[in-house]
Amino acid sequence: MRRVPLHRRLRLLAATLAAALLALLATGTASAIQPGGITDEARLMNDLFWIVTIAGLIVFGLVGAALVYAMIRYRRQNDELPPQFHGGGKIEAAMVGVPVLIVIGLFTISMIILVQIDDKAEDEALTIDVTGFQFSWQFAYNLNDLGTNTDPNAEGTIAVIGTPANDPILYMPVDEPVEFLLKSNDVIHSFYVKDFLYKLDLIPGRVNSFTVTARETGDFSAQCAELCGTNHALMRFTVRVVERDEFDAWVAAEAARQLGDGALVSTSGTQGD
Ligand SMILES: [Cu+2]
Repeated sequence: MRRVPLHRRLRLLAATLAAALLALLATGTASAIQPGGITDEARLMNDLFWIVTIAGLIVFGLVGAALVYAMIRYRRQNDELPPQFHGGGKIEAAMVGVPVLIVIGLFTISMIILVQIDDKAEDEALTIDVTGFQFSWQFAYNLNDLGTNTDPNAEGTIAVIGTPANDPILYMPVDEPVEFLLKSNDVIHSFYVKDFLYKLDLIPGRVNSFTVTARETGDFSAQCAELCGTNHALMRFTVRVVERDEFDAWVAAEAARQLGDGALVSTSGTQGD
């Protein structure tokens, strides 16, 4: 069999690698490679994503370089069999030791970040009760559990209840921790807000919770991420992150509308519209 000259083989290899890299860049726009996220927790996840990705790229580069070096340096020169020997203590120790150290390092960093992400909210944080049902959502706010502007004398609950035809809006304030308590009375749903980089199931008979601190205001689309029946696809909702003032005004307006005037004794004089 005719041997393909080395330089042609190398050129083929380089072309293949370049094509693979181009394909990667073409399919992955910046946002697809870097998921983003608007909460402190999402930013931690982003950091973890980049640490693992860069560590992987470094390993890929080193292994690839060693492979290419060995292919060139030790390619067949003639038909003589090269010297045969067994064992190579240092190399074998490095081949076992280095990956073990990398795995321990990545595991430790992941655990530290995961624990930070799963940090529970302080008791005084705003709590939102989320109930998933076939096929929409209810978001309930207890008037004496509103976070920084809680009025201890306030009583009652206001709720936003969506329908499959009318997506509900979940209001939350920016720059403060918000705790979500997730419940379901029928089947398993999943609370998924893409810009939180977070998804958590709502399971009948138990309460799942998580806490986020949003750092950007705006509307963020969200949806149920667990196939829960025929109209699962209609279980969309919007997370509306607003400034505290605007949040308080919304609460005051909803309290007046749902519970009548005077339900909210004093939320720093904010008024609804
Ligand atoms: Cu669902």
